[in-house]
Amino acid sequence: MNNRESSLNNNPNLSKKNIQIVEKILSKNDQKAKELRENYKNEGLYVINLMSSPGSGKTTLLENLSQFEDFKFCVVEGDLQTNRDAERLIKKGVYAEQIATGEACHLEAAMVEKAYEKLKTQGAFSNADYLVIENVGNLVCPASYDLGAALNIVLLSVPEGDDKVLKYPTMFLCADAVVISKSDMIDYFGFRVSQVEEDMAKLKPEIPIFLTSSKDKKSLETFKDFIINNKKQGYYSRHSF
Ligand SMILES: Nc1nc2c(ncn2[C@@H]2O[C@H](COP(=O)(O)OP(=O)(O)OP(=O)(O)O)[C@@H](O)[C@H]2O)c(=O)[nH]1
Ligand SMILES: [Mg+2]
Repeated sequence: MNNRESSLNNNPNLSKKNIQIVEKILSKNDQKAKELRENYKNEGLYVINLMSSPGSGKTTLLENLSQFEDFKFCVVEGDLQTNRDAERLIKKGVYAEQIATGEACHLEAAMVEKAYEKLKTQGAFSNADYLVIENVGNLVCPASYDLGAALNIVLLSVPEGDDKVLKYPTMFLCADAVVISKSDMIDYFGFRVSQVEEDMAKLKPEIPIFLTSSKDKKSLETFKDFIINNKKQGYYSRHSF
């Protein structure tokens, strides 16, 4: 029994029937994610799953990253409703496909597959080496769904507070990198970067932590170079969802 199965089985709020259904959905997703990972590899596409709470700055980060000539990417956007985020990126000249999940609080591999196929039909990958999946803003559910990404990146924005890592450990356990976004707000919020570093050291010590701000191009460049280097080195996340 893996960690996920044992946490389901030990949950007093779930009956045996609930557990069987949840396990079945998850394993179907795992299978699809595995297929996607192979497709991405065959396509030579390096895929990043960007996760965080709503409003922590995912789309703004992508808008800002679109200015770098050596980082050409397409985007799959996940939100409950509207095309707003995809439209923001299209305005920046980035191919973006929106998924409106309706009531679902996370993206699943089968949803991503459809958006990926649409981008492919549009020829979006002819000039892009990266695909970024902006997951639905939520610090809990996306952590349970493998999307076949090479890099899982978790954003934590300064206004959310520096205490989140150990309060939402499942999310931070998936991270191959943590980004503290809106770092220009550190002084206003009394945000302690050292608290995040200390908590990550307990949870997943090897994980790099970046500080980014839309007002600081150098911070964006450093983060962009991290992604490029991971692609060069053929890094693939070892996290098992
Ligand atoms: N001060 C500051 N504000 C920022 C920064 N990045 C984003 N914001 C602001 O934060 C708000 C939310 O940003 P978004 O990029 O839409 O956040 P998101 O994570 O994509 O939101 P959802 O898609 O709804 O989950 C906007 O008002 C941005 O202008 C930053 O680096 N510094
Ligand atoms: Mg967004």
